[in-house]
Order: sequence, then C-alpha cells, then structure tokens
Amino acid sequence: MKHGLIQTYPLQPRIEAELQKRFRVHRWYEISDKQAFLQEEGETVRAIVTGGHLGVSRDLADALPNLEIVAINGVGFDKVDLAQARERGFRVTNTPDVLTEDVADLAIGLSIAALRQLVPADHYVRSGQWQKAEMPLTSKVSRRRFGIYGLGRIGKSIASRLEAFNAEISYCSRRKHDVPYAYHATPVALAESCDVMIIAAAATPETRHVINKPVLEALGPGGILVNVARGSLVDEAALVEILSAGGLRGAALDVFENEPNVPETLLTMPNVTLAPHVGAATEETRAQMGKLVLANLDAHFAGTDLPTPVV
Ligand code: 8YV
Repeated sequence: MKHGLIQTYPLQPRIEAELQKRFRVHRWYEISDKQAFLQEEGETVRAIVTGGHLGVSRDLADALPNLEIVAINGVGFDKVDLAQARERGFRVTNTPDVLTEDVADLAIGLSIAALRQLVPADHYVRSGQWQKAEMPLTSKVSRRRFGIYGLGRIGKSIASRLEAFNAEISYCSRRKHDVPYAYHATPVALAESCDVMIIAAAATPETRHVINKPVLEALGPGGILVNVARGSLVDEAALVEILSAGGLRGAALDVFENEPNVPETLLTMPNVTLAPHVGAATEETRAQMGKLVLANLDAHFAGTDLPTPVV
C-alpha cells in the first residue's frame, strides 16, 4: 500500500503525477476539515512536500506520528522547525543550487526595474502620458555602487552578474570571502557604501530584522533596497516609515514579512517595485526543483543517501 503524503501547495502537473505514482497524495490546501483529516489519516502520512515560503508548522508535524521526511521545494528551510525534526527523527531536505540562477537573475531584474523605473515607464506609455511629455530621467545601472547582504550561492551569483555591469561591488556576510569585492563587517557599513543594497542572506533567528531603521537610514535618500531573500530580514514597518518620509529613494521587493499580504502603503508608492515571491518561479527551475524533491523522497524510502539533506 502506498504511503500517505501531504502536498501543501500546487506543483507542476508532471511533478504531481510523479508524486501520485509513489504516494497517496493529500492536497492540504484542498482539505476543508483538516482536523478530521488528521484524525482519520494522520497516521498514514509518512512524507510532506512543501514550499520554502510555506514550510511545515510544529502543530502539523506533531499531528503526524509516522512522519519520516519533509521535502522542501525551495532552498529556504526557515519555516521548518529543525529542532523538532531532530527531536522527532524525521528528515528534512531542500532544493539548493537548481534555483540560484533564477533568484540572482530576479535580483538584477528588480535592480534595473528600480533604477530605470520600468514599471512606471510601462504605465507612462499605457496611460497616454507620453503623448504629452517625455518621461522624467531615471538612473544609470552600470558602474553603480551595489552592496550585497549575504554572499552565499545566490549572493555570489548576483555579484558575478553585476561584474558585467562594471559595478562597484561590496558585501556583508558572516565571514570574509576570497572574492574581489569590498567586505563590510556590518549591515550599516554596507549600507553606507552603496546605492543599491541587495538582500540575499538566509532567514535565521540572527538575521530577523537585520535590515532595520539604522541600516535603512544609512542607505539613505539616494538608496534603493532590493530583497530576494525573505521578508523577515527587513523591519517592514521601518521600511514603510522611511519610504513614506522620503528617507529612501526606493525599493524592489519579491518577499514580505506576512505573505501574501503587503502593507497597503507600499501598494501606492510609484518608487516601489513589487513582485509576488517569484524568485524561483520559472517553468524550468520548478521542474528541476521538483525532480530534486522526488530524488530526495525516492532516496529516503529506498534507504539510500539523500541528495540534499538539511536534517
Ligand atoms: C520557492 C523560496 O521557490 O526557495 C525558497 O526558499 O522561498 C522560493 O524560492 C518557493 O518557496 C516555492 O517553493
């Protein structure tokens, strides 16, 4: 008999089809009476597939006594309680590397959109304003000062892309790296050194609200904040406050503290570019991520080494 598997959000059809070949799949997001489901089926569930943005709550994992593996379809594992996984003995896997290019590409795209005001430019044409006057000048991207907060796989991929723009690249990370970019030991020092600050670090208890009011003030009225990491790294209330006061030139955000909810004020600001957490949301990359999820599940239930274990 097939093991039970909870799928917490929709995946590509071909990935879902592969899961259904292997498991009795329960689409968590379609179950109306979740408590009844857990009472009736909870014991049969051996695996969960979830998104990096969704994770798995402690309560859900606790309601699954025979849970063996949580396969995250994403690189971030901040929304899975790793201590619980260790206590309970269930495995946790993620999908690093296969999504690095997409997230780095989006960071560059959001930076260009913010500096060259691409979203307002589109509206400028569609609204007929161009019939009346030229659009106001925007800002050069090439040779700009960029600061990257977090120089892991994604941060380094962003930096290598920025080299093609002849950018002045600095970074702040847990440690210095052997790279040709200026190192800053604190987020404030990084913010003071750049015009565009790109957040690419992992969400951890230590990085929660690491981009706070002092950092945003250091980035200053000429600065732009780009976030392709997690909303939790930014004190969103402080960001809204400083943007509203004109203390920051702009922002380009793919992630938010309380997704999919975005502060109303941000929705009205022309100098803020918004995206719905689409860093790795391409057909090609999600297919690669799904294959890695399947490979981890197959390895676990075959008793072989997991390709990309977290716990
Ligand atoms: C995922 C993410 O693509 O990788 C992560 O941690 O947040 C996204 O890039 C998203 O969670 C869908 O699985």
